[in-house]
Amino acid sequence: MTPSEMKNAILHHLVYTLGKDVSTAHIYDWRMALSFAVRDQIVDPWFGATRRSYAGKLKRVYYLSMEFLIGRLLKDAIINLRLEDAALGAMNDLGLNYEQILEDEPDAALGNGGLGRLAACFMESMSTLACPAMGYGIRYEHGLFRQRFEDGRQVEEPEDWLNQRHAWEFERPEVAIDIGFGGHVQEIGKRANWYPSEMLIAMGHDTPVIGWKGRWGNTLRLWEARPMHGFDLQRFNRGDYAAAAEPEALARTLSRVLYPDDTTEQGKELRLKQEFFFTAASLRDILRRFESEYNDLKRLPQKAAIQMNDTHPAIAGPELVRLLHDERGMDFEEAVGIARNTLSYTNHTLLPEALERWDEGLMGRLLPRHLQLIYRINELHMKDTGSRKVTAVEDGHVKMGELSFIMAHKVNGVSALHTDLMKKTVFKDLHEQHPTRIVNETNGVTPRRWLLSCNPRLSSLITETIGEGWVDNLEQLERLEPHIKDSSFLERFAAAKRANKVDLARWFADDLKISVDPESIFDVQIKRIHEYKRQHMNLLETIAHWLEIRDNPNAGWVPRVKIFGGKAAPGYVFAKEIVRLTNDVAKVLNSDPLTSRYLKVVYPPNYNVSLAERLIPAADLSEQISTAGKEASGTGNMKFALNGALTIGTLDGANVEIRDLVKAENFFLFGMTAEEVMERRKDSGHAAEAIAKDSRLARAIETVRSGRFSPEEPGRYHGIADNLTHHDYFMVCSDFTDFWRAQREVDGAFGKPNWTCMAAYNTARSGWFSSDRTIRGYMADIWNAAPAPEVEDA
Ligand code: 26Q
Repeated sequence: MTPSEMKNAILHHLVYTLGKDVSTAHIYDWRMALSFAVRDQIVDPWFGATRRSYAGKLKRVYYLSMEFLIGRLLKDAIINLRLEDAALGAMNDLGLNYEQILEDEPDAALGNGGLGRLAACFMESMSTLACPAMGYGIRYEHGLFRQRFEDGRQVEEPEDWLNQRHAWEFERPEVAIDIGFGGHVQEIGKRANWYPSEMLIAMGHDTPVIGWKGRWGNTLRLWEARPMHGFDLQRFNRGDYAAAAEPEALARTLSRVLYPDDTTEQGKELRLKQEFFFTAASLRDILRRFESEYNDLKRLPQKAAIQMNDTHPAIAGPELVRLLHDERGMDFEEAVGIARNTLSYTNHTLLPEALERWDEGLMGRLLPRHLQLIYRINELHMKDTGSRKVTAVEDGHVKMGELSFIMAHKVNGVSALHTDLMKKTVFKDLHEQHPTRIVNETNGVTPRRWLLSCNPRLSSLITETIGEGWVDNLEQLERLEPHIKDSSFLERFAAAKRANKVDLARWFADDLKISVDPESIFDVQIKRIHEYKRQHMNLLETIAHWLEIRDNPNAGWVPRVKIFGGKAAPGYVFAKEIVRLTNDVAKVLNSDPLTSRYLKVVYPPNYNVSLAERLIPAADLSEQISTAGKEASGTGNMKFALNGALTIGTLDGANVEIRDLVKAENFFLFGMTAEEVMERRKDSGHAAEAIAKDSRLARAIETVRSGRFSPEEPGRYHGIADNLTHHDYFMVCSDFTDFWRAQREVDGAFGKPNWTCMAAYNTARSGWFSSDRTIRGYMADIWNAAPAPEVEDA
């Protein structure tokens, strides 16, 4: 497409789709017009892919996820369709600012963090690899809340991404599926009819997901909850206006908001309803499609692979059994076998508080037939394994992890360490019974968004150096290695990073009114706020460093900017205190005339995908400092390494694999191993002991306790200080000393010529962390799916 063709398409949509003319159009209208012009280019390759997957009778992958953390879509589509020149040219021609238009798009924030973003990367990779697939989730009216700071405190505001027209979806009123809850069960022999007492409708909305070079496109189908019977005219006519609208409001509640907790809000009825709602709608849709193409349900596992992203869709097990056994008359044991061979389950956490459990009473009320089937599935499992231990049901609760394991033919962890720990801890017994069921698929990230699109300077350098093949074959980045000796390459590598830092510094100045020196180390920790991720350890180190600079302000300190980003779950009190402390510390440090040249703290509010795209390319240092054994994988860690930041990190999650690949000398390792953590925890005096041994740590904690960062309320941080001294479950104190050592090693290495070599090695050796590699692994080890044959560039 030429710039002038693009311009005509934009003008056409401006007038005929948006009903605006050039003289009255706002930035929103231009963005929508550009989006529709780009969308037009998506439709043909998308239809083409759909037609070919039907015609070829190809096996399809169904990815069931409560979350898809997509971010913006326009730039992604432009890049994958290679329309940058056309779009930029057209915008220039129209006298518009291209960058500004792209940034006008709100993020689609239909997820909390890593798990949701992984689902989005997977969707893009499945399209790039021409893997016939469909994503299924919920079309939340409100995605993850917007975060504001008020006097340093986190305030949550509703997120309204659907207030504006959403250019990328196609409403499918004809894809409407009835979903029931509650009611009673009538048993007929071993089978049963379920008569729900409450019904609503799941309506589909389809978003095309186009892969690299437009070679293939899959669909993301998100369900919206609609009332079965709209509005009650009789009541309205009686003047009862609120009651007339009530059923509608009630039904719509189901897809109203994303739960903002990224562990589990235990036991919430609405959450269980959301889980069943989208899972049941998706399964019905999948079976309908299957039955339109094939007539033998026994072949389901050959033609469909259904992936459960964590236990959130775990009700898929019993529901699929119910559809096959109760509704289609298949023998129970056979139904379980077919369901199991179709389903697989990804585990994303070992934290005990994060494993989903549902109260049997609640489950029985909402899903009476499913609870019966869960008992039978459990019994069958006990019979098959000769085990006498009840697995999926325990003291009045249904354990969704165990249920998912029993109902899946493959269960995967998301990094080598995490998979290993799964076998040794939560799933120890089940692993012994089914030793080949657990497999590892280390996470990855899509290089189209996380390098090509977010870091154009580094991308151009890479393409000029090794050609363009890396974009869909990321391991080609290895070809950069010989150039790491070449001083002109290294200069350009450093210049790209430096320019990204200047851009970020300008944004900090303009948007946050904080000035930072781009010569400083840009040290970044961005992720949800959690005790196990240990933002508070990073803060204590910052405070200790600050105190030391104050002791001796002229000692030639290496300047640093500590950058934090992340949201706390609204109900997670400790995490919210960490948010507030970070802001309070920033306030004191940034205004300290003795130290602010050397140390600043920046905490931009409302961390999201778009902000990550801005921060990661400008980072020198990536903070991956979770307590070993707690972070299942991490994926931010991969994005940083790919963009030439060095990691300071523990041997946790995928950090282990990153360090193996980029080599130990290009990684700042510190801290206890997962085994050492478990050992040390047995010593109840671990925190006190660590504090007694490290005067810097003691002083930092004392400074927090003293009210230095909260003079108006000196007791504000006693809670944090007490927790660290007496409890410290996540071993902040015991790892602090080694963390400090590693940080000073960073100071020593930064600014030396070798730093750029180390950074370049990180980029050159991170190719394995492409989500294309991850998806190939799922296709081979779990889904038994093949890419569509002969796909060409659009
Ligand atoms: C469950 C029930 C009720 C309410 C909320 C939830 C819920 C929601 C989100 C539970 C968990 C999540 C999200 C978990 C998550 O993001 N886990 C991360 O997954 C990444 C991708 O595998 C890993 O890289 C991270 O290590 C892991 O923490």
